[in-house]
Amino acid sequence: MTYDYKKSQQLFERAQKSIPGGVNSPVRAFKSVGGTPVFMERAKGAYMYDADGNKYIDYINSWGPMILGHAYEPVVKAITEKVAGSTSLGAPTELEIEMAELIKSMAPNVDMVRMVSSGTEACMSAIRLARGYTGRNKFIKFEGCYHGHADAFLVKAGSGLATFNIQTVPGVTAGVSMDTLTAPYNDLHAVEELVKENNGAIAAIIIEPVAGNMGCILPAPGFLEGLRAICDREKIVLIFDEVMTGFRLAAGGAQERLKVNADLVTYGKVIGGGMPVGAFGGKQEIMQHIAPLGNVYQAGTLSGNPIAMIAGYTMLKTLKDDPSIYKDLDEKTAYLHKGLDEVLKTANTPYVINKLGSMISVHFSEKPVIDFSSAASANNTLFNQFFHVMLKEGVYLPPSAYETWFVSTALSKEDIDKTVEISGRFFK
Ligand code: KE4
Repeated sequence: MTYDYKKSQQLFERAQKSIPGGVNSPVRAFKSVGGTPVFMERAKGAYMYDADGNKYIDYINSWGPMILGHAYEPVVKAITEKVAGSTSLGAPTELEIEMAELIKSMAPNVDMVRMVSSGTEACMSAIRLARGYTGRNKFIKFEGCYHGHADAFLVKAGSGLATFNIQTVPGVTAGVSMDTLTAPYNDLHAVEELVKENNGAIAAIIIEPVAGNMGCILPAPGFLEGLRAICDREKIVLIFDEVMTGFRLAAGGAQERLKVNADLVTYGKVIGGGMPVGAFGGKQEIMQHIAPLGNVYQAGTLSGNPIAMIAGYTMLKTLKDDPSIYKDLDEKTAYLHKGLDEVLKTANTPYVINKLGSMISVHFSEKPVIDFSSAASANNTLFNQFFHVMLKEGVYLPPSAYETWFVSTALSKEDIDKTVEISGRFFK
């Protein structure tokens, strides 16, 4: 069965007249995989439906938020009931307290939390806070990690920058990027070298504890623990960017799953149940420097917005109250992993499958994919071909080898069997 994309093609032509690249976020543009981005109309559970009426099994899940599937009833109901009371108040509300208390009850090491409206805002605020708290300017990020599009992060970043091979971003000044230090993921020695060269000048180390923006890449045993030890020794703030892993790998995210404590944690995606929500939180001693308590200024018109809060609260409460959800996510992802492994090992192409919890990615590489350079040296042209075969057969994978796939509880074993069966046909 191959799909007809006529309506998507028409919409894409029209969109490009008014929106740069025809999309409101570059990764959606199919630029690296080629072809016309599919314009979606609606989604329910594990399925998305495009403007031509084609149906897809969804492994993007809005890049993470749709962990319980699309249009999850309790979230839809909560939003519908709340919206009549105004879509924004711009004043403190009890619901924001309840949201903060719920996050604190789920996330380890979070004494205080500030709501924002995106993962980018969460990460840029966390870096500003770490700088304000330590009085230091520099920070370390890892090649291939993506922390949103704030200037200081657009140095050797992952996600769309890796996809489009954007090494330096016009508009990001040398003055900003000079304080951004980078090291390869999983390379503790490189971090030690940077700390030595910049003695006493590093405010923070920010990391995706499980990387999801160069495909899914796991921390090597001891890597995160090593970063923790360096930060303790050097009084550097360790920031876990859990925009992807937060509330996904476990109720307590990567801190709980991997048993390593951060000083500050950033959240996004799942935390908003699909509405624009981000957050950053951590130890009281650090968070108390945030305005209006302290002088590290951070603000947002729609921060703590009632519709976003009720969506996020309903989502997080569901995840907290039913721990079997994480078992289900892990089992479904393991089932997908096993199926893909069975078909790929009969193919005559090298591959690795990286997986943790409900994050998974396939890399056509003969060597382990442990950092950006190994992800970049995989056969990503083959991935692009694989992507289109899957798409035409109704399986919607992230349109880039530099993205992780996300599994939702809404996926059935039949959906996974179909995914594996089509993969098998491609590799026969
Ligand atoms: P947002 O500003 O897009 O909400 O979050 C930025 C961000 C921060 N940290 C991590 C670990 C992230 O993965 C992201 C955003 N992820 C991308 C997908 N790789 C969002 C998709 C997009 O850019 O459209």
